[in-house]
Amino acid sequence: MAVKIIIDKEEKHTRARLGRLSTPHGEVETPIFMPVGTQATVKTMTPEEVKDTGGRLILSNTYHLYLRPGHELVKEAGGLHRFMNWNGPILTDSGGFQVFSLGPLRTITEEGVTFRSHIDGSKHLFTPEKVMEIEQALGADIAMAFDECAPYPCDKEYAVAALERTTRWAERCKASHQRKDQALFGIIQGGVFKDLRERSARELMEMDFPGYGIGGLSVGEPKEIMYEVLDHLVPLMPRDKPRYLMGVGSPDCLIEGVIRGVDMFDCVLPTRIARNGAVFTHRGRLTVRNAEFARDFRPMDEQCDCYACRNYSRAYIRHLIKSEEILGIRLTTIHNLHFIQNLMKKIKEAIREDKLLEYRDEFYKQYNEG
Ligand code: PRF
Ligand code: ZN
Repeated sequence: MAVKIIIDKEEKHTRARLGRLSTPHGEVETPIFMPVGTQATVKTMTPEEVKDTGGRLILSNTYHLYLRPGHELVKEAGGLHRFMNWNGPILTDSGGFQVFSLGPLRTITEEGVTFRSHIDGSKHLFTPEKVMEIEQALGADIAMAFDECAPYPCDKEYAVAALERTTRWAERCKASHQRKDQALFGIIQGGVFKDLRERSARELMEMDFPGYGIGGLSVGEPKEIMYEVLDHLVPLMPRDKPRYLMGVGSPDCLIEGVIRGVDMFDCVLPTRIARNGAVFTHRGRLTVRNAEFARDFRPMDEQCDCYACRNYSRAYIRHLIKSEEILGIRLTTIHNLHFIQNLMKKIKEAIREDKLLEYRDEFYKQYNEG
């Protein structure tokens, strides 16, 4: 098997677990947060810088790399790891979320999804087989199956249709996936409906994937609803396989996801808000671009020991961002990635000591009181 998880510890009072995920490009500790490198780069960061923030496994996107520069070119370069100079593990998402987010630019049939490129308007067809061809050419350690992510809100009939199609497409993905040095993960759908989640999990588990994504959450539903779906779904998932909550990465959702038994997460949030001049701090989110920080010579987060906080002030970073100097968003990106990776480290320590709920309460107290 290309990818395997070993669970070293289960926390006493929650479903949280500590594990090690082995991949063809090395072993990583779980729970893990994966920074997003949509276009074969974690925006503004070199691989060394990503690693310095604590990043060990990164996510990239099939949809974007297929359109530009093309999966064949990446293959010619020796695969995605060589192309982007990241020699740790990589996971590629299937495009099953990106193409559905295109709205009027796409049509779904049993065969697959026809869509227009957001770059030049050209027409393309993604089928499960085509997506497997692309993901195998990219050569990530983990490839995600091609799924249909239903929107929120959505009625039950639609959620059923999307779930059923996701199961049939997962079968087609599995049938056409050949690479032995790449793990193919199935994706559980079913919207916010507990019985549908149960059904999707059961159908995919019968196919015996080496890991499972939880898709279709964090698409606009209230957080409490996502937590309830996880409370119901995760206990039904195999204990000996990695569980990956797709597209989730705010500090509170990471803690709550881990508590409910999730091992892997990814999200554009830390890198995206950084480019808008917003940063996480232990006392909540802060928009360093704002005028109130013009003469604030403290670091972004007084409790952070990242490269940016050790060396630069809010006033300086605000000045850089206002002046559209690239260094500004590089520093906020370094800080946000470090903040999230430090949070994951603290979560792992708390699991080891069976004190995750105490850690959560302590974190919220500071984070929400500002
Ligand atoms: N499916 C896929 N990728 C995803 C999602 C999904 O449902 C989500 C939903 N939060 C994020 N990324 N393939
Ligand atoms: Zn910092």
